[in-house]
Amino acid sequence: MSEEYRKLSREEVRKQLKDLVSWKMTSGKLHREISFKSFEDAVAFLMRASLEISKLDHHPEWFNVYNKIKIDLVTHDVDGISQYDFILANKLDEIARTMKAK
Ligand code: H2B
Repeated sequence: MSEEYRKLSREEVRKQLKDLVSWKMTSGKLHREISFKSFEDAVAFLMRASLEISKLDHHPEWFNVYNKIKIDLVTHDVDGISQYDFILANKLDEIARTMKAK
């Protein structure tokens, strides 16, 4: 198992969350909500994100209603937050920025 797959301590998670202003810890998961201009833009985000998710082989829990998406990140294999969750959170932020999230 690679170093990225280690379960991070609360302190390690807290430190990294400082640089990730759109995310917070909710029920042991990294959580972000994103609004788009339309349902189509929200689905375009999901499609674009799916390419990065497949490359990373690390999968979000996400929920879509109309133009809004709620995302939870957790590493099921370690039953906690790993570096992969932060890598994916940064990728999703990058995609949201380029896709006119409101
Ligand atoms: N995604 C998430 N979020 N947590 C995991 O533990 C996980 C995953 N495990 N995607 C991966 C797939 C694993 O099942 C495969 C075999 O790499």
